[in-house]
Amino acid sequence: MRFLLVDPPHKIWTILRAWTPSPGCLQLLAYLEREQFDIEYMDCTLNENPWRDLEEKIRKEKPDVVGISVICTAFIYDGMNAANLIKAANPKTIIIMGGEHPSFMAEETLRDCPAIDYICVGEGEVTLTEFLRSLEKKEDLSKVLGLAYLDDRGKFIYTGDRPFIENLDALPIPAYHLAKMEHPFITLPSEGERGLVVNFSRGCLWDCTFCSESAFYKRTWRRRSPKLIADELELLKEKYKRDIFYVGDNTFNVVREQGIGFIEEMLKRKTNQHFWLQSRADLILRDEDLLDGFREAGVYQFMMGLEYHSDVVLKDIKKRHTVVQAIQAMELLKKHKLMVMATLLIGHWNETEKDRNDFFKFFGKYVDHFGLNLITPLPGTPFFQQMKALGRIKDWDYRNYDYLHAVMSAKEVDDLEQLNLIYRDIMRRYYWRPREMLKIFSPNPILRHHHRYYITKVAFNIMMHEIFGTPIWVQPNYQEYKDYLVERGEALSKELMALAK
Ligand code: B12
Ligand code: SF4
Repeated sequence: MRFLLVDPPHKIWTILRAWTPSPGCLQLLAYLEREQFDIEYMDCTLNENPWRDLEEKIRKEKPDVVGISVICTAFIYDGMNAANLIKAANPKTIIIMGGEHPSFMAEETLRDCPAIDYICVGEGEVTLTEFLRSLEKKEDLSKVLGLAYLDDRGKFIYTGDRPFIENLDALPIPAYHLAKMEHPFITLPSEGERGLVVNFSRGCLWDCTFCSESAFYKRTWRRRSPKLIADELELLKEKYKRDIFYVGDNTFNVVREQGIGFIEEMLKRKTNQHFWLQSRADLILRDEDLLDGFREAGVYQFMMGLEYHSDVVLKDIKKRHTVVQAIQAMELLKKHKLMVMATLLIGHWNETEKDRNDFFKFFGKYVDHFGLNLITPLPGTPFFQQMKALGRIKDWDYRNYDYLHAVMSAKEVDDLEQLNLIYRDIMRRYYWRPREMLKIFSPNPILRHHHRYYITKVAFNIMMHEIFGTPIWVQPNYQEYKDYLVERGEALSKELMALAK
């Protein structure tokens, strides 16, 4: 049984022009490899002609089963298009899709895209293994937990929740050897080719209403032990020359032991690697005594979801920290010479212009990296249910569910385009402040690089576009699926032509 895992063609990290092999895909591959399946990986994002290459691969190699990974709601149509293309290229292929969005919206996804045969709901390693084994042995798939599909009569079947893997240490090191680690897109925005995204824990114990991660992992948290984390990091340094990491764990130090263990391991191994971790304001305060240790172990920045400057809003989204805690956490990080990155949410229902100005002043004062987002009702979250019930969702095109586009109106701003302009305006005001510009001369090399990168590549490109109409940077290998179909013209197979219409 030959299995191909596909990260479908889609845009890379749009504004920042970086990409990373999906840690989830690499973990799935390593697991299947250990189970001795015949596997292959295709991260289409890195192909010169992603749709054509995918189609050719399916036609030539005819894998028995193709898995498609869709980790962001914004990529769901890319995943569906890939499924359509694969099915048209070889109708015998069995297609299984996995990831957050299809897990939450399994029935909708299956009905919208009949080319998808199965959806893996939730964590993938064990479900996919059992699924492939059952296919091999022609066993009853309804016994495999965590699967969703439509039966012969079109009835939606869900086989039931798959329990989470108890011990993440039982998982092998992600299959980096199957990724194109040398590809020029595999970088971090300002940190360049030394950078990579890694992931060492799953879930989060909090329940912020807008958060799809907490919903996906049902408010649980599991971690890999610091020793295994350090083993993986050492491998990445030795074999792949990676020494700067964005650690994608939602909340790195849920328990103090994780931070303590990480610091001890990194100090012991002396690999001289650097990290940007994610945490919460209240945990930064709890772990104040560890902050110097984190820095000495190579951590240069903490990213916190501080979201907003008002306790009313924080309470409403169940953030479970206060504005005072946010200030204290930012001050503490600065005191311990750690950079502050804040992810922030604007576009709340009751928000006024004054609120936005206060917001700007509040965060402008403290943060080194400004992660501005528009609040988005991600399917699967309580916030999505709430907003849907209130009829506030105005845009149902999932491509826009990327935190960068408004999809809901606010009380005072009904027009989504207006909200998008407000978003861009705040970004522009933030980055063009003299104080921000001066960061390009900062003695801190990471801050200096980030700002040089952002200002010379991103902001400059946007400014030239706005003043002179020069084109905004376009990812050289990105192609809309429909353009691919049209480009194929006469040569298009009958099935593809039908799809193109
Ligand atoms: C790595 C990562 C990225 C990488 C992308 C890597 C890639 N190749 O896709 C980068 C840094 C580029 C990125 C960018 C973005 N990301 Co991102 N990212 C992550 C991150 C940190 C880790 C994902 C991960 O690997 N998790 C660990 C693994 C174990 O979980 P998993 O991926 O869900 O995979 C498991 C299951 O889902 C399942 N599974 C997954 N695929 C498949 C396939 C099959 C066949 C099967 C059977 C099972 C299966 O099995 C896996 C193993 O158990 C998550 C946050 C997080 N901690 O998860 C956010 C996250 C996925 N990103 C998110 C977002 C919003 C974005 C951006 C849109 C942000 C932005 N505004 O720019 C951009 C979009 C990219 C773009 N094109 O512009 C959101 C998605 C929310 C949503 N529901 O839509 C997340 C959840 C963060 C968050 N909480 O907001 N991201
Ligand atoms: S603290 Fe962060 S990861 Fe945890 S539920 Fe809230 S937003 Fe999600």
